[in-house]
Amino acid sequence: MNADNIILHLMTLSRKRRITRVTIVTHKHADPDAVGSAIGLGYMLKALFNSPELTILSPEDCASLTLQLVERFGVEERYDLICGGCDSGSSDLTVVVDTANESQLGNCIRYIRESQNCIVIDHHSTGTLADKCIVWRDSTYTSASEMVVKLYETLELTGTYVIVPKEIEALLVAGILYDTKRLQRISPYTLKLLSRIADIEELYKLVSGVMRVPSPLSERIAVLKGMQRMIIKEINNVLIAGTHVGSYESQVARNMLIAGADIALVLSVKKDFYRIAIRTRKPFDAGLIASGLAIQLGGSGGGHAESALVEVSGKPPVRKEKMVSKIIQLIITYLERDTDGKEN
Ligand SMILES: [Mn+2]
Repeated sequence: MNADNIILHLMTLSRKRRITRVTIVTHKHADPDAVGSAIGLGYMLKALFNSPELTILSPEDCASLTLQLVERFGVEERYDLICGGCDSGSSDLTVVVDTANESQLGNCIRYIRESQNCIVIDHHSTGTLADKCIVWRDSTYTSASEMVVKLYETLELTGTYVIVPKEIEALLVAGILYDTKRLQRISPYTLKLLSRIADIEELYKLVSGVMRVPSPLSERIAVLKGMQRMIIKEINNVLIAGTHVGSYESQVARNMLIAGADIALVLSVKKDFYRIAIRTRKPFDAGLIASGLAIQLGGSGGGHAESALVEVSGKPPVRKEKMVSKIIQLIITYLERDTDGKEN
């Protein structure tokens, strides 16, 4: 699937069926890219399907930065964004954005199971959300928000113009800036797609102003505690670092990488499952490592080459510190056994 196929599919759908309820679902704890792409796409679907009822769901709340952006641009009520809920009614069309695996959907998985029409738009390198849906997955894109801007471009080529309000464009810009780490990690399309956005200079300033706000105290405490508990293994000049925290595992892992780890893993034990956030620098592939760990631990996993998640239901079989060592050992064995953990 590509942008052309998706637009064609949507236009065919709008001719053939009456779509009155549309639900867009993001991954858990929606980051700015998840919500940016969801709201950007939602606006397009409203235009294409003659103003259906639109609900945007982020399972288990939105990230704090997302909430700040949503508040700043005043979109929460206007576009019916629900951070942390999966119990709105049925829908005629479900679109999942920025999500690789079922485990990232939490209870919102039911929208995929129940919907007659389902589309996945995602930029993660691997994913398991395929069976029932039409899937456009392309990891060449650095953000899902870029894919949505690409859809607008493609739609225009068919002669359909949708004027996108500024606050929606602002969120798309925020999504792109967030996932590209402020344009440090761009795709071949990023700059071209950004340049399509009217008033990009003004929006860039506005959005980066909001994004510069320091992270919350609880997050900074988690990062420091995670660093304090870190276990470090060096093998053939590769630094593997592991730790555990109660929350903010992805942020902790990101900081461990900045501090010098080649492979960082952060365990977080939740109520009835545990999660391992993995970040890697080249040539290691976090997505592949996560898939390997998921098989070993009996959970699900996936993500990008740089960052990925593993989720396993139940409690870890051993204490947290021991579990961190065990995961490090699994990764070492995995790296020694074959070169699958490396990109070629
Ligand atoms: Mn994303």
